[in-house]
Amino acid sequence: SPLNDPFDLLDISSQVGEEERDIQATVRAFLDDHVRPHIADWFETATFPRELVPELGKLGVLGMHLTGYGCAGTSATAYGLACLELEAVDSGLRSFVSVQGSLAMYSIWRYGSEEQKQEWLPRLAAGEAIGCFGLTEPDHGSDPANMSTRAVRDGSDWILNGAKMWITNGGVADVATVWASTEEGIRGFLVPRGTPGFTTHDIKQKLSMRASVTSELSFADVRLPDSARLPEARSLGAPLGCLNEARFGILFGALGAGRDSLQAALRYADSRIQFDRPISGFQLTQRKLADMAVSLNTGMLLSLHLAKLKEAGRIRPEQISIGKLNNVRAALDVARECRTILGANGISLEYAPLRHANNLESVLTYEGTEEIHTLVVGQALTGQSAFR
Ligand code: TGC
Ligand code: FAD
Repeated sequence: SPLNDPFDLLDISSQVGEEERDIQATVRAFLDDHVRPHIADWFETATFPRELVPELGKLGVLGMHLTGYGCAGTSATAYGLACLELEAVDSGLRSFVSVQGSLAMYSIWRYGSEEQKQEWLPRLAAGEAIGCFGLTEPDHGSDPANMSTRAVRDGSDWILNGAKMWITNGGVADVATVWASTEEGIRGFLVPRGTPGFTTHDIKQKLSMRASVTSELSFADVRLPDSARLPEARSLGAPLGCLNEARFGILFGALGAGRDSLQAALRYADSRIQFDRPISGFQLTQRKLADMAVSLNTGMLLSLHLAKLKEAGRIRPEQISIGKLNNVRAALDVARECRTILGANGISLEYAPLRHANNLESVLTYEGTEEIHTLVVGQALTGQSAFR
């Protein structure tokens, strides 16, 4: 009976194609063997496992939903399910893959010149190079339209000045996609590591996403040829178009963190004895478990529906906002609730739920905060923008 699987109470997996299920199983098996055993240590020591990057390339998950240039060209569903498995281990790992594939690679794939694609995409897909995506600034997060980073023409070159903040992969990236305002509007530039005037500083003392690199990027009179500009990116719509891709992966990914938390709580509730019986037998525990299972299963239904819309080429940004809003909120609630079931043990890194919950605090904020996605849905409902 499908009810034997707490993560598939509705028998949703029967709607997923065999090839997609195979991809999901392959990613899961790789992660179980090579990543899961180390993740708590990496989180504790704030280590990003850089040596894993070429392995992820071989696994085919870097830019996996893109076509050509060494990318796997999988369906949106397969990409989502891979994100789910990555985030079931750690949101930091899924962040790496989101930024590499959906932000750095997608920006080049969608808006780059043929030369830029040839130069970067095969190496990024293979994990021989790392990319990052700089949109957020110290003083402009939710409102990137007001960005201060500026690129000014100087003959046939551009001079770039400014700073980007909270940039995933920043300190380890070989190339940064950087968004800047110009006299002609917002434009994107590819800035390779080592370009004079371009420096990075990693952000320390994070309580979330500890197994991921998050950095500040600084640009002091960085001279770039016009060939570094992404020629097809002509407004704020370009970076926001990249965000749609990453947000889609996140709405699947977050459910992975939720699933892994619930798995830990179910196991614990079954073996922990208080008042002479397993705590899984108490009604209050069962209520928590049932609510969480319902929430994750309906989140999965929503995700697969959105994947179908994406595959049909008719998903709308507002629909992605609904998915990101619902599923990240659900996963964070689940991770916190699972922590309560584990009692004091729940605060130890030996168990995953609180690590997931701490990571999900970032996921709730990045790629559009909970409030921003709420306002996107509000605008769709009322026709009125409440942003400004
Ligand atoms: P607005 O006037 O609404 O739009 C400006 C132009 O953009 C178009 N547009 C979109 N295009 C594609 N996809 C979308 N989702 C789009 N939303 C808007 C729009 O049609 C317009 O086009 P055009 O051609 O007329 O110029 O812009 P606004 O300034 O009012 O802002 C709207 C708002 C608030 C929704 C937007 O600024 C926003 O989404 N803010 C949140 C910023 C954000 O999400 N930042 C994320 C940074 S990257 C990151 O967090 C990576 S973490 C990754 C990881 O580690 O996994
Ligand atoms: P603010 O925009 O200052 O918001 C602060 C609070 O005010 C929030 O609660 C927000 O919802 C609320 N608020 C703002 N405007 C409104 C409004 N109009 N109505 C109601 N409430 C509002 N960015 C990148 O560009 N690239 C990356 O790779 C990247 N990686 C990240 C990794 C991590 C771990 C984190 C934590 C962030 C990352 N970010 C990245 C940045 C992220 O996208 C921003 O943090 C996010 O967009 C919010 O911006 P902010 O932090 O400046 O918050």
